[in-house]
Amino acid sequence: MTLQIVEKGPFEGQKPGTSGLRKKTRIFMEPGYLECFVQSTFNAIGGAAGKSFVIGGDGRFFNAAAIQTILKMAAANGAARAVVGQGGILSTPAVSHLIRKRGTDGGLVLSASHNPGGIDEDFGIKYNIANGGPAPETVTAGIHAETQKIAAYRISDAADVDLNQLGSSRIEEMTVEVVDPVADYADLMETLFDFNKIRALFQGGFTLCFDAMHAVTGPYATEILQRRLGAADGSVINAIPSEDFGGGHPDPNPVWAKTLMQRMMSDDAPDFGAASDGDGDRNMIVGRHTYVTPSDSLAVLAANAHLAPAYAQGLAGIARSMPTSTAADRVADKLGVACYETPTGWKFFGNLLDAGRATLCGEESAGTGSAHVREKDGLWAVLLWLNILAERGQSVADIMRDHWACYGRNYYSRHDFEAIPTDQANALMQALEAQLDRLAGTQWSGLTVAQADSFSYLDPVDGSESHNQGLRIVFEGGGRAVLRLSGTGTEGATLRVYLEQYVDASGDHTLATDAALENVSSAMRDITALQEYIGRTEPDVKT
Ligand code: VG1
Ligand code: CO
Repeated sequence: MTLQIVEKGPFEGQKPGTSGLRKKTRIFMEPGYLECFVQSTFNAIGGAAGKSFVIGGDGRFFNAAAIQTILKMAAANGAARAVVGQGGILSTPAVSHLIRKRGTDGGLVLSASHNPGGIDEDFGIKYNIANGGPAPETVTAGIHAETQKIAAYRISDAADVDLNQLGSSRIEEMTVEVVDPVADYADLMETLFDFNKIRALFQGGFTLCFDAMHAVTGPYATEILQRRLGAADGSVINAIPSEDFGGGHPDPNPVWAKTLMQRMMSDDAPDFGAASDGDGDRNMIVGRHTYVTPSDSLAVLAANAHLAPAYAQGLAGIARSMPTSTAADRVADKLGVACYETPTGWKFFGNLLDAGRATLCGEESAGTGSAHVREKDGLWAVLLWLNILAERGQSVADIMRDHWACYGRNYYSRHDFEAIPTDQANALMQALEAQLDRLAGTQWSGLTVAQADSFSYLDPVDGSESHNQGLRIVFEGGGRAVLRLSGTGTEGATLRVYLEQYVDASGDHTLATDAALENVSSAMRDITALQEYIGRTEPDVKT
């Protein structure tokens, strides 16, 4: 075995977005592309010498090949140890847990999450730090700076490691340990929730359908829900991870998880349904005939978390991303705990969790999690829901009705406009930004603008600032429209428009979402001149 220094790079555009670097798979497969990004990551963290890393991915096309390359590069950079999931499989929350449990210096996750997989689809890589969470902006900025000046990478010419074989082997001086991807994570879940109570729920005839969307959570959900908790065989569907996620988008929303939605709305629907995304960090919750918006799910979990053993002592605080509805804020208020509003992306929750300021965090994109790891965690959310359902003995629909009757309802929807030419999307955002100062007091579709701004975040723990994190227009009477450009897409620009209308506890909670949001939506269209800038007003996906 010899160490090689290969002259290559730099490559254009290796700038991590909301959650790591995402590009078309074929771009990642270009000679030296992945290698230069990985070497830049090692360079940015002061080298890999003597360090240990957890490495795994969501099983999409190119996952295994990328892991072999990263292992040989880590070895050539002097790393001491790599912990890899068997078959190259590890969900994002499982990586986070392993980093923390093993005390490694960090981890590399191969995933483009909810983006489709395959040679003509998407691939991605992200770096997690020693607390188990996504690298914060200071680190990703450092990685990007290195990608712009890289001229060579280091790699060993060792043979591939057998990723299917559990146990230890070596590449150069580095130990490679192939571990069961599920066991540690499943054990962690048992420490958080009342498994006996949930088991009793299933024994009493409670039915469940969990759609793993041909992605990474299949093996985790099968082990935990079916084997350890006794849900009926077949409760987990699409349970085998496939390289192209069965040709779909592993995005847990009513559009992409259509089969599950149809089942949950049918006459013989199970009591509870859920889906998870490509890398297992997100969740969609749906009760019998009842879709729960992710923002509401966060609020319900926060209001009821004390029913699960891990949170019996209460919550230190709640954190949500800015576009997420304010439903969780009302719960925090009632509990008398702090509520933090962060930019989009899980990396902004890490400091709050580390500092013990927040216990539960969530995003409107179906990401919820807690201080048990430093990533959002799809199955964790499903288990917390099950624990709550087991304790309360009510249906999901009843729990939602009770919640709204107590806190009021935040009607909410996200509209995505995909693959817009980048210049059009930028022009729209710039024009809106330019008029923000003048919007307060103006009237649109019967609504008066109370406040409009570009969201900035001051991290209360380390004092770092993040600007340009989305444009928000707040209306009098509890309406809000937020616009931002996605940082995870790989084609053109994706405009995300987040619409919200609050109706208080005594108001009507039975409206159709589109109807409840009609005024906010039409005001947003007029203020932004949507049609004029992007040539349409109907989104590709509504969630
Ligand atoms: C999207 C979501 C965001 C989430 C991010 C990564 O980002 O909106 O809430 O944190 O994906 O999630 P964007 O920039 O496209 O809006 V995942 O599950 O892709 O790791
Ligand atoms: Co994900």
